[in-house]
Amino acid sequence: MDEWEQYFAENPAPRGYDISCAQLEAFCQVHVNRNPIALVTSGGTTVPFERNTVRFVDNFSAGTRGAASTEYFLSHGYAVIFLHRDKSVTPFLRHLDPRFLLDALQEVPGGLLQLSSIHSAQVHPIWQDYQRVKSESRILWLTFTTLSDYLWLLRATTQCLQQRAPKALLYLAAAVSDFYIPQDKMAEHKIQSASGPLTVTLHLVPKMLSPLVSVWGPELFVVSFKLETDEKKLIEKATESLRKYKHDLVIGNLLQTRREEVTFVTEKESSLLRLMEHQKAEKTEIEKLIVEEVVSRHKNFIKY
Ligand code: 9Z3
Repeated sequence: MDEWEQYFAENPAPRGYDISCAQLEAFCQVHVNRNPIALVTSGGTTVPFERNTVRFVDNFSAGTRGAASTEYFLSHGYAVIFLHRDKSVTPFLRHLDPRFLLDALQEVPGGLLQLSSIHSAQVHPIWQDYQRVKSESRILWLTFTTLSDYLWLLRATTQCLQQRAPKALLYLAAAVSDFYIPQDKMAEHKIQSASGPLTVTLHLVPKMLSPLVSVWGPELFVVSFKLETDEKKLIEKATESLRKYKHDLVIGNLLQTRREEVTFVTEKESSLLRLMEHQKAEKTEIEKLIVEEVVSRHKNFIKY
């Protein structure tokens, strides 16, 4: 058995997995001959220390990249499977700050609450975009928390797309842990501090991009993100990933500058995509540029 098969054999499917699979099937069937389909993964995975989890390690990601990119894919006519970390940043809602909700509401005759006119003007275009997407059923919301939940749903989505919509796009922006604690090494209950300092051994997660590209979704257009903090390592690591897994595109980004620039790395070239000063002043999001470029490459791929 391959390491990745072993991983799935040892880690149980997430709660509601069968329902998610049924939703995926239905979503793909509706959209396959109507719209291009993208899977966008977003947010960080957790790795629990205990089965009844009190403590866990987390991967850095707010989910902004995935949520913003989802909106841009939707605006390009895509149907999007938004596989995201529960309670991370989400499309549309990300523009509204819940802290100001109570200030934005005012009471009208009859005791009803409504948004003040200033806030209404801000919310209205977002609400309209959301309502249009919803009426066309163009977004499927799937959530994960742990690494294992994420991997189960990633495999199910990839296999479903391969079967129903083999020209679909995978846009893997989630920040996925490389380390985990296997089930048989995991404490069942809260680890007690009375036993003294804690030493934890984190094991390596099998590289799932390998079966994803070669077994689960060999015909799909696969875009992965590579996150580094050391500028000197970024291109080398992105190129290495592309060579190893042979997918279509790696988008490299540094934690420190990820909102302003990314590097597109393919087999043939690497090119920097950076917000210009006027774009920064206009508050253009880099995801708008990333998605424009990815959509153009995906369209080319679909033609052949
Ligand atoms: C990314 O590199 C994303 O762009 C960010 C987005 C997580 C930096 P935010 O959610 O940040 O907007 O705050 N995602 C991929 C991270 C990752 O785990 N990649 C793996 C790796 O680098 C390969 S698939 O080894």
